[in-house]
Amino acid sequence: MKTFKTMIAAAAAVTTLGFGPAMAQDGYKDEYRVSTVVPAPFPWGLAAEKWAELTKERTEGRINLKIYPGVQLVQGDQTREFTALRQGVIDMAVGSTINWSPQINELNLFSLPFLMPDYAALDALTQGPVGEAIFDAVRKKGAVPLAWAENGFREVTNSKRSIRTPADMEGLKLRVVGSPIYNDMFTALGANPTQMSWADAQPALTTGAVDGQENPLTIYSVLKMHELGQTHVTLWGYVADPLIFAVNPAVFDSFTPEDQKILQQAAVDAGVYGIEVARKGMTGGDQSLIDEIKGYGVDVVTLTPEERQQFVDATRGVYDQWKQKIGADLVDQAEASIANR
Ligand code: X2X
Repeated sequence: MKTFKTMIAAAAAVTTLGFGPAMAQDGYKDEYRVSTVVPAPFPWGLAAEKWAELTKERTEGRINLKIYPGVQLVQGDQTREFTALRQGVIDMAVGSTINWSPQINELNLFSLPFLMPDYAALDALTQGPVGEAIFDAVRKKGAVPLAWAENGFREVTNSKRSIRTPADMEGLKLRVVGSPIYNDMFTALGANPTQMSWADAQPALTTGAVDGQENPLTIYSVLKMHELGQTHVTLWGYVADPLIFAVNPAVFDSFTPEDQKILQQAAVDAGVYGIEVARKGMTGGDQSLIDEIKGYGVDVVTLTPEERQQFVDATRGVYDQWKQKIGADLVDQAEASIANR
């Protein structure tokens, strides 16, 4: 029988030779853990999968990304994802600006109500000096940001009635995401917001524990939310959440400069693809996703400019208050970028 000591020695030898399960021969890990909230076929999951595919192909298998959806590496608590990334509990992530905003205050910018009137405004932020400033903030907080993708403009849905003005929201119990700005906005609108993780949101919608929620239409359609009783949709586009591809700094530093470049370019390319699928059927001449949802018999409300203005007015106080919290200079810069788009 082998002694305990020889078994340890044998195991150590295997590891040193590079045949152990944790390390590949070149000192890279066999697998890098990438966190997301939702998997494919949501655009978010598709973007992450594309990143993995392009990285593997272009590094000839040196870097293998494995996607862990459902934020399972942080027990489903998406507001802890950034901390886990910074600490190296997870290696990489494709994360929402909403979910990381408890740690990176500047990311609340994208949650300012009615800041971005259209996709061009969103692009003017992520692709301009504001995007650079945001990436600096991410770096300062301890992760290496590589590129942008998109969850999308968030539309409000519910099981009770059409929402055309803030008065229609009175008393509706709405599930909101984990940044306090969402509580502030929906309270200002007269609704009854309740903050919960995405993992908890799905059963809450199914059982009717909440009346409604807000998320991009791609999330609505992949999940078939009309079958969960969410038969009223209002296209108000009040906020949008871009996604950020990011890497733990020690992991990033462990790669050769050549592989760092490949990983970043793969993220940029996966981001372009992810943004394309996130907007499919909702932009320009192609309204097919909206038509598909209407085809299920769902009441889809498009606001008149006057109706929309009522929401803008009702949330203006929240905007002003959060502008100060986020940093008035950054918000001024964002407003200017949007005005000049
Ligand atoms: O929890 C949500 O609503 C989701 C899936 O959109 C985010 O992670 C921000």
